[in-house]
Amino acid sequence: MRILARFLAAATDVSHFPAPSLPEVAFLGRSNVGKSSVINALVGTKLARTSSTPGRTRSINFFEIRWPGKPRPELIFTDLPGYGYAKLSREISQEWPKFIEPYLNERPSLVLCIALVDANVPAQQSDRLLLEFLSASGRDFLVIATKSDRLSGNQLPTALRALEKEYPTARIVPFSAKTGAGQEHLWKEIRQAAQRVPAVESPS
Ligand SMILES: Nc1nc2c(ncn2[C@@H]2O[C@H](COP(=O)(O)OP(=O)(O)OP(=O)(O)O)[C@@H](O)[C@H]2O)c(=O)[nH]1
Ligand SMILES: [Mg+2]
Repeated sequence: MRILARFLAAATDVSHFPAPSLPEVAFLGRSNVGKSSVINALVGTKLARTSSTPGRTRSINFFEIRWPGKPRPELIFTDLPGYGYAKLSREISQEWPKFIEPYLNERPSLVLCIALVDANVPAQQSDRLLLEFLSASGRDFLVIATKSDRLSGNQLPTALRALEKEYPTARIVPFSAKTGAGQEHLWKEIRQAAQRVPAVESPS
């Protein structure tokens, strides 16, 4: 199935956010964890810019998602700047209160937050803080354990068990942007979230 996706807007300030309308799904996580790659894997094109250098995505990028055969887009994906990378952390932490936190706290159309963690590394303090933030926000969220292709044999189940222990209340989905593992599971979660009507007035 070919999904039709298009770049809508880049925001580094609340005033740049497009008017909320469609249900939105946000991708969050540390710099370089693979947020933009997950979006590209889901839509099957190089929609979001990826890089091996942390800090590639510096704005909240909004993408419209349309299913084939449907006349209008039905969903928006938002690719967020990463956090927690030492060199960037000061810069990014200055950005959080400016536009990222207001986005996560106040965006009425945000129906699901997808928090990416690297399946290959133990839980980091910055990951814990994000998960705590999301729990406290009351937003529906799930955890993606990404880059699962780098783990072999029983390494992946072991890593997943460690994450379950770390985040006992979270739904955890193993994923690889490289092999496509976990894509169906993730799409199912996203479709379910998209059924939720955003808390915004529909345009008259
Ligand atoms: N092996 C493997 N590499 C991956 C996977 N996902 C992403 N990568 C690599 O990880 C690096 C970072 O990917 P991005 O998608 O740019 O990460 P990001 O989280 O958007 O990074 P920032 O925008 O800098 O915060 C790139 O070199 C990707 O090729 C994966 O599932 N498996
Ligand atoms: Mg990125």
